[in-house]
Amino acid sequence: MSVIGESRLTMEVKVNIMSSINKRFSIFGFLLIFSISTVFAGTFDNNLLKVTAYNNSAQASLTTSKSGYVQGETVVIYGEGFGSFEDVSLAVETYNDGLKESIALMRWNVFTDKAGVFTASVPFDSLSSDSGRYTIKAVGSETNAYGETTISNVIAAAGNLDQCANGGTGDPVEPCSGASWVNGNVNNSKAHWVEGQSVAYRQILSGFTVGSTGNTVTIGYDTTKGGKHALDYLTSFDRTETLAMGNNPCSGVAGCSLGTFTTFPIPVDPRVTAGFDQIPANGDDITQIPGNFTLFGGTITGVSSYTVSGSYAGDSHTSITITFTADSTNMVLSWGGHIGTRADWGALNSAVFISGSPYHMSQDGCSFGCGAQDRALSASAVNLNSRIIIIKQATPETAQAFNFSTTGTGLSPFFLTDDGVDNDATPNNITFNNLLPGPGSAAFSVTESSTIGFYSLTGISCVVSAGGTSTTNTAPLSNRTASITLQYGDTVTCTFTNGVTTAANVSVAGKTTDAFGQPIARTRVTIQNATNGETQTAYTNTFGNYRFDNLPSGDFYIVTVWNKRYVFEQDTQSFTLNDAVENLDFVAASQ
Ligand SMILES: [Ca+2]
Ligand SMILES: [Ca+2]
Ligand SMILES: [Ca+2]
Repeated sequence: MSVIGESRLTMEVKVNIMSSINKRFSIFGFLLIFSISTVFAGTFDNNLLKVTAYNNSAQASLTTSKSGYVQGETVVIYGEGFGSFEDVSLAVETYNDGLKESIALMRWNVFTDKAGVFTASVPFDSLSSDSGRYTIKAVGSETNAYGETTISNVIAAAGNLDQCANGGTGDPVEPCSGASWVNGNVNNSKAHWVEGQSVAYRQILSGFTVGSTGNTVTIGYDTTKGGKHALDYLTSFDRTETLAMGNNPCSGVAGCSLGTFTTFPIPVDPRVTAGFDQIPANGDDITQIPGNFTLFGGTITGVSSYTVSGSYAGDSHTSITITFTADSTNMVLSWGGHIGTRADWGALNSAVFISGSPYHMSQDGCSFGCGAQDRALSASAVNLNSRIIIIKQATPETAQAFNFSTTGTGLSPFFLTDDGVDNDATPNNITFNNLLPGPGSAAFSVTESSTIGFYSLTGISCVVSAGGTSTTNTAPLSNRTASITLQYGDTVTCTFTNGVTTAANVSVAGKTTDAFGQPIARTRVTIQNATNGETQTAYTNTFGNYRFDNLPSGDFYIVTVWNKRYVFEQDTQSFTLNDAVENLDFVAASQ
């Protein structure tokens, strides 16, 4: 049945048409059909409503509010050049590749006003087509005036901000990839950064028309909170979590490739350069670590200067706008947020001292209407990076525990066991993290308790790493103490070494003679170590000499001589052996 082909549609005809439509579909369309600017929300039988060729006896104009629509939008249709108060038939068609013909998706009638103009609307969601392209046609029932236009389906361009959660405190550093890209806030259960490192961020830019130019995104970050510096400037996304560590901003983004990107230098922020006093070119100035914005799948064509709202003395927010060309439908913009350090801003001016979440990166706005997003990072996830590590090395390795006492806030007494298995339930080392040096420095000490068992403390050695300005003092060893003046950013590692006391072995020697000084051979000499109970026996040689070597010094000894042919004036001598004895002689009595 041809609808549009009728040269003059009467009300009766139209009702007849709609009656047949209603039988198949919806009374809803019937009720609305006489209303201008309303939509027939039914689905039409294609054969019934197939649009046939128009006889273009007059030209009319048909336009829409936009050429492309996203789901949820309303298509507004403007018609002009029709007759006054004319009944105009509207149809939305799409070309069906399978059927090789245009299919009417929707059809309804509107009335023009006195000027021959009408406005109609249709929800874009009610249209469906594999091709995503639609033709809208309108013909006046009396004048045959005809107009048509096309619209297409477009995907909404969007921006979505993620931050890298690199694993909770105490966990290994996890790469910024997969589920580690977090579309929300993060605390120390998910991330652990160190002041001075750069948190990785990415903004997924999706739904772009390839080739579109002049797109902008504005990103921002909280530079100060209560006058303390948080994320102080921007750096490259891979400054701390490198590509080699598995940092992958493209992770999970369709069409994004790590090999396809452009970069743009991040401008130097003069407020950062000026340092805490905000006076340029003096002693507290800061050198900003250079970095780049990286856009995967697109071309960065420009970067604005910085805009700061608020004051460095209180709360402040800094923003910057990046302009780009879309080389792909989906792109990823990535960068890093540098965590302000006490070294740069002053010992009391870093946001590591602020409870809560002073570290904020945000998506402030986009040319394509991405909406504001903010990603917070808790101060609990930012390590102060001043720590002391104590290691026990004992020889031999046994289950013996060594006790330590400490001074300094953040340290507490502990014991270590060097049984040869180091990182188990009986560790040989302990780490005190997050020590707060305070303004400039702070003093700590670790003392090994008095020697236990047969061990003695044989050495203390300390190594300073990272910043390297901490100092240690371990002398004299008899104090059994490592004294540490800890500076922020440093790791101080002290090793307490224990060994077994084995005093130098010594010898006891002498000879046996008769009353005339003549040597007595074959005299039995017995030496007993009363300390450990060991006994050795020797016989004098032809010169009357005897000798015992390798006797532990410091022990108490009893030496006894016996010869069946002699009686010795003193056949037993006892003493504490501290040094070698070479003349422990025995003289036989006159007979
Ligand atoms: Ca300055
Ligand atoms: Ca060991
Ligand atoms: Ca162990």
